[in-house]
Amino acid sequence: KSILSNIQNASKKSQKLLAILLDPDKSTLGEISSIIKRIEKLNADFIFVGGSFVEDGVTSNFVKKLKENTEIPIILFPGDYSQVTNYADGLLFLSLLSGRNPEYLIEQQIKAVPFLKNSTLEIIPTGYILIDGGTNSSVLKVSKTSPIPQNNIELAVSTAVAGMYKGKQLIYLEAGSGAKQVVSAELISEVKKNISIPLIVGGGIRSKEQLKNAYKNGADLVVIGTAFENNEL
Ligand code: 1GP
Repeated sequence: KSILSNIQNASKKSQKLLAILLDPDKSTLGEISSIIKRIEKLNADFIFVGGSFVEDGVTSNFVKKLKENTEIPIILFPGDYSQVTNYADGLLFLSLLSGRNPEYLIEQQIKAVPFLKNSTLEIIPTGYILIDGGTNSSVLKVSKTSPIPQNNIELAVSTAVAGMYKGKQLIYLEAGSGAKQVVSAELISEVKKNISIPLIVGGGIRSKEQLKNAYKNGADLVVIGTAFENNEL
């Protein structure tokens, strides 16, 4: 059980971490070894696996194959409890704190328990906060919730701090996959100043410049999906 403590230690030392997000729906098993080569070349610290619309059983085969090809820790970032598989190393146990849909605050979590009770996954309590990224992202569509506007810094900060008080170990600021606007510099830095747990940032990050800015403003771990898929990094 070392994923969370590795993130916490890196955060204390201001070492910046990178996760590549893979959607099992968007790549075939045959592509995995070349995908892994690209991920290793980028020196990514983690592979996140998840998607909003993945069919049953697909994630588990996908993660099994990833594990056969790499030592990089694999962390589930599930859109749905059916995507939980024991082949991974860890699980972001997400609560969508920016939303008011009980399905993503507690129902999905309860549904996952019968499986998790018998699993060896490292379960990492994570407060998941959607920020308006200028697109109707799939998280918004699936969760039927509204994101926090980029200019409502106070609400974003209070949501993150409430998550920390509730015992979340990580806060995840999400602009949505393929976001037009990344989480703003000011929003990242204000949230970071007000929490004492590591901060994950993702959504719409497409260039080295944007990656550097997210780190500079206080992200401990940055997640990149679309830009990796499109081979833009
Ligand atoms: C991770 O959902 C994001 O937080 C990934 O976003 O696909 O835009 O990189 P991108």
